[in-house]
Amino acid sequence: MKLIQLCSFLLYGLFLNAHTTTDNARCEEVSNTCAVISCGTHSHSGFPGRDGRDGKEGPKGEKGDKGAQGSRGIQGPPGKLGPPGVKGEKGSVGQKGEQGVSATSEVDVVKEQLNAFKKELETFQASLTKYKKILLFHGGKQSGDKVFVTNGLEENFENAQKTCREAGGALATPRSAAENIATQEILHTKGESSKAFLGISDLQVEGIFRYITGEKIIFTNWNLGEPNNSKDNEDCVEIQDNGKWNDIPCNLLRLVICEFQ
Ligand code: MFB
Ligand code: CA
Repeated sequence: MKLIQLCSFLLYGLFLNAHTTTDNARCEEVSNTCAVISCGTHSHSGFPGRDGRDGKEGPKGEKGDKGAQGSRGIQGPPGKLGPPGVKGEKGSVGQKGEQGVSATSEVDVVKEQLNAFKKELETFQASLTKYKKILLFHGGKQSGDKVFVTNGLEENFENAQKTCREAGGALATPRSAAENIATQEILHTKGESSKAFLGISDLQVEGIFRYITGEKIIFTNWNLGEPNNSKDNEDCVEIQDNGKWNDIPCNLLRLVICEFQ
């Protein structure tokens, strides 16, 4: 009987094993749903199932303990300028400077320069006096610092200005009754009908007469009813042999009288 029992036991073990394998295979198939499967007449615990899906996020955890000190940060930007420091100690005595120019010698230098300028001025004034005498010799008329003289030619306003400028003077521009008389006297030397341009016009702004230097006029000697801007074309000014002024067209020809000062 022993041998039969042993064979039966072995056969039963083989049967159980086969069942278990089959069970296992079957169980394997459905093992996603739970841990213990009861399959047929045999019930036993199955193998652990796979992990389930992550659960929902749980509530925030409690604050953790203080962490360890972090590593040293990078250098920050330079700080604001601090307050001025305390005044330093007095420095040591510097090297001795070069010998200065004595005040006396500086004054002497300035005196010498002044004397040189004076001599130059005297020479200039002597020359000016000489030239004025020459102008007067040539029929010029003096009033104050000015000498008025003519070259005896007639030109239009623009050319008359150019002629006087190139001679080192300017177109006659009486700024007072005395200067007007000196200019008129020149005309008298050239005959009664003679008329000359003055360095005055309202070319810039109609009706506002100014000197050719741009300054406003400070003296006038208009003829009665002048300036009348006849035919809307009279922007320049002539002086007549009676010393009176009249506005005329700038393109007319008039005697050139220049002033030198
Ligand atoms: C005008 C004068 C004008 C001309 C004209 C012949 O006077 O204003 O400039 O000279 O005469 C009446
Ligand atoms: Ca006129």
